[in-house]
Amino acid sequence: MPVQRLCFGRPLRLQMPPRRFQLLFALSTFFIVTLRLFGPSSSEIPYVDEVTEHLSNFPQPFGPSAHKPPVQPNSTVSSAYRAIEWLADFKWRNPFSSSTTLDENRAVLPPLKERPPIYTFYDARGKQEEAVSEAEHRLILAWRRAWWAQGFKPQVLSRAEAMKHPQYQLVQRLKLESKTELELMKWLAWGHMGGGVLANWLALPMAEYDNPMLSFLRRNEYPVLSRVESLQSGVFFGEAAAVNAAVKKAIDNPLFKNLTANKDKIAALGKKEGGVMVSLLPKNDIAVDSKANGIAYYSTSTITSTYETLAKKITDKTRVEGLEMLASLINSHLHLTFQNIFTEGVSVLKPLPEHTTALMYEAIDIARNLTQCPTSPVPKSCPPNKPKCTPCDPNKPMKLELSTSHKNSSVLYTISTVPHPYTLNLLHYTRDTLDSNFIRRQAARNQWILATTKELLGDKRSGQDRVVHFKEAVAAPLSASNSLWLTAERESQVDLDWIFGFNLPQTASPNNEPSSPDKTSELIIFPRPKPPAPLQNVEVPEEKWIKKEEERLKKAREALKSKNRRMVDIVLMVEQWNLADTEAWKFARAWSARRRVERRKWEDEEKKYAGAESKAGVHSGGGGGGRWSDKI
Ligand SMILES: *[C@@H]1O[C@H](CO)[C@@H](O)[C@H](O)[C@H]1NC(C)=O
Ligand SMILES: *[C@@H]1O[C@H](CO)[C@@H](O)[C@H](O)[C@H]1NC(C)=O
Ligand SMILES: *[C@@H]1O[C@H](CO)[C@@H](O)[C@H](O)[C@H]1NC(C)=O
Ligand SMILES: CC(=O)N[C@H]1CO[C@H](CO)[C@@H](O)[C@@H]1O
Repeated sequence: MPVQRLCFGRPLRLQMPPRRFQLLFALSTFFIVTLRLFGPSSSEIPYVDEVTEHLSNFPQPFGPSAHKPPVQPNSTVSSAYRAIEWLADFKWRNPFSSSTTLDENRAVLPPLKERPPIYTFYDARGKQEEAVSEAEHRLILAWRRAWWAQGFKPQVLSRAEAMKHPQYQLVQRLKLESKTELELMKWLAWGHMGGGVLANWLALPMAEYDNPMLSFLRRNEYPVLSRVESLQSGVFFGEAAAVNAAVKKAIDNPLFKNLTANKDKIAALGKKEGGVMVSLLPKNDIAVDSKANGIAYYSTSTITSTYETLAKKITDKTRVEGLEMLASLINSHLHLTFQNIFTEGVSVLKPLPEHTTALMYEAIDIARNLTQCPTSPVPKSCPPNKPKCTPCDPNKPMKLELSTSHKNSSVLYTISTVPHPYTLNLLHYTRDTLDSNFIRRQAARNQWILATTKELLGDKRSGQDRVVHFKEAVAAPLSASNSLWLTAERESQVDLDWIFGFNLPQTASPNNEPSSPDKTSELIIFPRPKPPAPLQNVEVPEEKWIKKEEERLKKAREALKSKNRRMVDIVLMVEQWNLADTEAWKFARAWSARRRVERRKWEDEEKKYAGAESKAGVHSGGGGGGRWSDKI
């Protein structure tokens, strides 16, 4: 029986561990004590206070003792290097996290932005073929991903939510024909969720992050029940009370008093501008927003009038094929929208370029795929909301360049790799190991952040200013939408498709001409853009030196993972010596870890519903996407 004790009024369970652990514990304590007493001579490794003495231009991160803020739920993920931990707090713009968290490892991130919900309604028709519903799930997945990338929380509703609405029985008793009934079910489900935004799952955001319509929807305040002109019944928004009042009024429509007499009139409702609900309500009950251009709606009429080849395929016989083509078309338009927004192209940051070529592989791989012309069944086509777009021309692909310093432009997409200062020093000084002597006497400090912010902030600004600028670039909403910050020690990237909102092309034409992946495919693939040109005035290293860099990168990864006390101390010393670079690394790492956790958690909640990755045949955590079954 464990002994029950109280600690600060809370019950505390104290239980002696089993014998073998007691022994192990005793042994390891003995070991640690011995190591401390007789371990490596302390003259080699400066103690933390010895190091901090030299840090005159940086604040003392450890102020007077105080209580640490409580650990927030889900704010830690394990990692091969050391746990990634964060605290969400409004003080995230402070240059150094440890002044808020009193914890060297925990980074302060901005509070997680509340994602406004956006709903869609999916009614799996009973006897539908498996392949058709899987194709539909894939389209819904594309819908979820695109809205997620724009900062929303997309949720797929079904009859289950409609049934919970108090008016459900009433609608059932009306015995409506299926189209009208479905439309009312959609509104019942939406009313049950408490209003918000209701979109068709073929209505996707295709615009820059700060597009006025998307910004408005993100505010989650919808004073008037409205729909968007030109999108017919593609998008509605309004508050719960207005939605429920509209449902009530619609049910009371005189047409429903005598269904037999009004059969034809009811059937014709859906054909009118705005669809069934709009026609059932008095004229101005649903306002019309006319200035919106941020959402592309692939309605049947749009597909028929604009993408004929597809319309021909989406018939009963070739439905699956048609839906897959539609999914590819939508993906290509999302990608094209990205390319049209970033008119200055993609910039890969390479701040200390002489010996960091191996550090760039991931970033350049992503950048090349981003600048490749989107794989599409109708390559010259434009999204429905931007009939005058600039289609991608493989002869003039999106610009892709290396840059030594971060630029502040909303039409340039930046991809950067943030290295741990240990990694950077190993590479930059072409060394295989680091020791305190070298770090203190020869290595320059905080070189990475200095170089990265040099063009924007000049030479004179302090490390603190630079860290603040860096954090803004990573995490402020607008600049977060035009940059991607990887960490050098992570070997593969996940969730890129959720960050961009579309799949990056995973195949490219084998030659310089567009081609098809195989004989039967209707898709056109394009050549892969070449790697960016080397920076001017920087010598391009020979292949054998790049191989050396790769080895060093591996060594750095191992050093950071190492539990060897000497190694841990050296890494700690490097961090103390490069506080600003370390802070940047911690911040970027925590930022992307939190993004992953948020996404995973949400996929977990949604996995039962339509459009979940598992239902669309997609394995969670794929890299660039496009793969319906992940090979990793
Ligand atoms: C419905 O309309 C038909 C034809 O106009 C009429 O014969 C019938 O009596 C009406 N039923 C009710 C319940 O009003
Ligand atoms: C970057 O640009 C934005 C808007 O143009 C501006 O508000 C911000 O101060 C700029 N940041 C820097 C560091 O120049
Ligand atoms: C980029 O495309 C290539 C094929 O062209 C593929 O091997 C690679 O995995 C893709 N990378 C990403 C990040 O999508
Ligand atoms: C993904 C994850 O870790 N989710 C957890 C977040 O925290 C809540 C409450 O602490 C847990 O219930 C979740 O399982």
